[in-house]
Amino acid sequence: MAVANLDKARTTTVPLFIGGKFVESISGKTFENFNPATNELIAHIAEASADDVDRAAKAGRQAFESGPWPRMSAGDRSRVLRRLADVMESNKQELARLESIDTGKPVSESLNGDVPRAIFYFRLFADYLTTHSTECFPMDGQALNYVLREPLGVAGLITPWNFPLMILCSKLAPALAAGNTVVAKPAEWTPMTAARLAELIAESGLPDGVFNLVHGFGPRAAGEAITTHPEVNAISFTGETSTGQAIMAAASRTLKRVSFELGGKGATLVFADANLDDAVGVAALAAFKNQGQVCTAGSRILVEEAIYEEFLEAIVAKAKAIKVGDPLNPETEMGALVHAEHRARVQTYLDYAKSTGVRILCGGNSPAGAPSSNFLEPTVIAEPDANAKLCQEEIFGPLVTVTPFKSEDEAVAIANGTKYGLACTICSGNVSRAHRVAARLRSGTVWINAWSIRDPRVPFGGYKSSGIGREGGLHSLDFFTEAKTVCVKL
Ligand code: TXE
Repeated sequence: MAVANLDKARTTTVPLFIGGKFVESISGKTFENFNPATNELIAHIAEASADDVDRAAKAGRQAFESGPWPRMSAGDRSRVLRRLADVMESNKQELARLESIDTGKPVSESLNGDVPRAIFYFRLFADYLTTHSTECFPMDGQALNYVLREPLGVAGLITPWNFPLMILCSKLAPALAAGNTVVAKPAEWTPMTAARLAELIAESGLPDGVFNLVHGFGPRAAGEAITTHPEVNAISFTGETSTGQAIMAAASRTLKRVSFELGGKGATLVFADANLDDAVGVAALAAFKNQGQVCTAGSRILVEEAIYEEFLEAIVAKAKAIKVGDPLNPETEMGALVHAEHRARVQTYLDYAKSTGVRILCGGNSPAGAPSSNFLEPTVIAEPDANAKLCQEEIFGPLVTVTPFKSEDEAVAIANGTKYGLACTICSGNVSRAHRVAARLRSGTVWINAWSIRDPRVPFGGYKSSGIGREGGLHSLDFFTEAKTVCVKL
């Protein structure tokens, strides 16, 4: 297998997967993919153009119109999804290693977080297929209404680089369970696990043309071609807010259904009544997990004035204790940022911070002895101005600001005071306050004394510029199906 064998991947091309076949791009063009921890070449990737997307969308359409997948019984579809989950399970170690090499994230996280979660999505939606029923409304003996849930057609899945396999599978599993066919495009910086997934899918008995994978870029390239292709019925996208805006405009021409999970600038609100040790642990996790490259990250910490200096001291100690290093070392807690270009982008915020004279309490540099300059120490910045650029823009790195507040009202106002509304965390020992504040936050998810735990059946998405719609469990199945009402007169 080309992707499983990385030595081979370096000298051959990682192909596209279209109509059940591994193929090169029509143009023959490829692009290079690098390991961010070392800046070494991982593989040459076939670069899809609009012509390749056209092939993929047509293969998806054909499989949808005349292939067995949408017509299969729910039980049979469920069995195929379970088989895929089992095949992934038996390749779990390798998928985790590949994800870490490609993204720079610690292998302990890939192995215990990303990959098991990705596998779980197929099992979850396989379960829905055999247990879920639709609505039925009898009308006093006059008529009976019931709802049929039918697949949409060809679903376009466009995914980012921070959780490449997991986010792809969170969309792919419900799209397939609902009977759709798919054209997927992973982020250009992290194509490896999607490529390997295509190989595993080929082993699992999914009919040809049901899953099509194209690699390549976004604007004026494969990504945009998916959003404008007339055979693609829906787009599920996770990524930057401005990309969501571009996709919505492009997709409007063919009136596609869209579901967007976009950027965030989450706040962790720490009240003086919180257990300080626990709050510091939660806040550090929310700020630094996955090198801070998480849409739900708590990249702003808001701390009640009475404990501000004490909290700063504790979070700095916590940040300094994080083990930054080789992503493939099982002891590593923080790896490399995803790409040299992204590391440079985060650096512009650090340079800006330095130019404004704010207190950088720890971090701010690449750690000494790191294998490349794409690493960054966990960085804590005391920023009293909640409207400052560092507190408003999504930085997507291990850089957190800490801002004091005087009252509950002020904390809520600051937390709600960005264009985003994806996720927030409340740390408090007062149950009434925690629930009261949760209700006032304009945020798709609110954690209380925790961060990032989430049952995959709950709705996930954002307020304001953080997204459109909700995914997760039945919300995903709603998105990936047409609801047909049948009413019969009795
Ligand atoms: O996102 P993009 P990137 C944020 C984060 C990060 C920034 C840039 O702030 O620094 O976004 O990351 C494809 N038509 N998030 O560059 O550009 C693209 O090829 C169709 C938040 O990864 O949005 C990739 O597959 N497709 C986020 C995907 O969109 C297009 C996670 C995401 O790329 C396209 C990651 C176009 N016009 C980054 N332009 C989160 N919310 O989790 C790009 N793409």
